[in-house]
Amino acid sequence: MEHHHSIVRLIPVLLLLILIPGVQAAETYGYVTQWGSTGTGDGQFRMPVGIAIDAAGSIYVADGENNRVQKFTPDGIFVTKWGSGGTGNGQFFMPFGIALDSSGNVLVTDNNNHRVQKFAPDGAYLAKFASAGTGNGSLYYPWGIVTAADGTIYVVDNSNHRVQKFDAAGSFLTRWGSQGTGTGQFSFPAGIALDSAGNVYVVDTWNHRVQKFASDGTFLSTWGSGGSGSGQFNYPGGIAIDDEDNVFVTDTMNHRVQKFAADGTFITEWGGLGSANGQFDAPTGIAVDASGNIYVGDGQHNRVQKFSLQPQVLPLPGMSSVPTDPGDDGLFEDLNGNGRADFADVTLFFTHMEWITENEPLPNFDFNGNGRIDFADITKLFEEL
Ligand SMILES: [Ca+2]
Ligand SMILES: [Ca+2]
Ligand SMILES: [Ca+2]
Repeated sequence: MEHHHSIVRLIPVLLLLILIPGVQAAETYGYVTQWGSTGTGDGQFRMPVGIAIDAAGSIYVADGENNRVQKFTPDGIFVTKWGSGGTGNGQFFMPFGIALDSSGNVLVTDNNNHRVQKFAPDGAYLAKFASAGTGNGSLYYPWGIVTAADGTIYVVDNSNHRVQKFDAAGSFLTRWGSQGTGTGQFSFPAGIALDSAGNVYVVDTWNHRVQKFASDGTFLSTWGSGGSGSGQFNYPGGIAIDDEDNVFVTDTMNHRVQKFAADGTFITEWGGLGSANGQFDAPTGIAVDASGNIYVGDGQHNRVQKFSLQPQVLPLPGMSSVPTDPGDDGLFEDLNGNGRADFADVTLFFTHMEWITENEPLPNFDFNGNGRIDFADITKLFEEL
């Protein structure tokens, strides 16, 4: 009887709430793990500037001041390393950018040697191309590098303020850009990434923006300006694009990562200056694996941090509060977000069962744990009141 009266009293409230637009909760990236410290030993770094991930999830890090590449398992366990300081084949002078081709070979921009070197997945030297200069195919402090599915190689030619495009053998194909602040111009660009359509995104570092081009260099769009607000940058460095064409940028001197849609719409950000888990000091390198996990080279802390997208619990239709998890057991019994499990939550579950099925993370609302949202969950929730 008491419950019956509660429902009657709730009907006008529910009808009113249904008319209020829902509040969209922000996406949240959570810290997963980290590895590395300052030094020259295996698994230590001095300027982990570039990160790349192969099809099996192995992680390659361009360890800049250590003049080497290090390879890790997806969990950050050291696998192998190669390189030393010098100008010979397989030696480096500040390796900054790193990319994998479709065969799993490793391409590295050897920044102060003004060239690109290519290695087998185990680090065996294969080839090199380019030398210092300003002409077609010459490089001056190359930084970011990325390969297309057909083997085409794009290199950010940092101090020539341009992008150069090479074939898989390292022969010059085309270039675009010059020093300046206009569209299609650059000021010391750094990172580069491709989306699923082959469009080219370049981090235009000293202009505090991202520029997007077609694969032939045709300017498409740009976003960002100097500042610390959402969508603004302070000397951004690296860029990575996931399978759904979300764009992740290391906003280096704002010590954060920002996530954008492919058109530059701001989605979320995380980080901040500090040494705690999830904080950064001048992050640059960034990569995303096939599952959407994000790996960030935390520059001054000489570590790699891994992040993943947290399951997103949303306010139910018409509600202004996000459901909460009384007991902190992963089950969100408080559907209306008033801080406690109560009969109103049971009513809400009944009213919005289909919406919950389609919009909420299943594990957070599958109260009987049978792998689906069903009436038995409502019974379970009711019994627990
Ligand atoms: Ca709970
Ligand atoms: Ca409640
Ligand atoms: Ca269930």
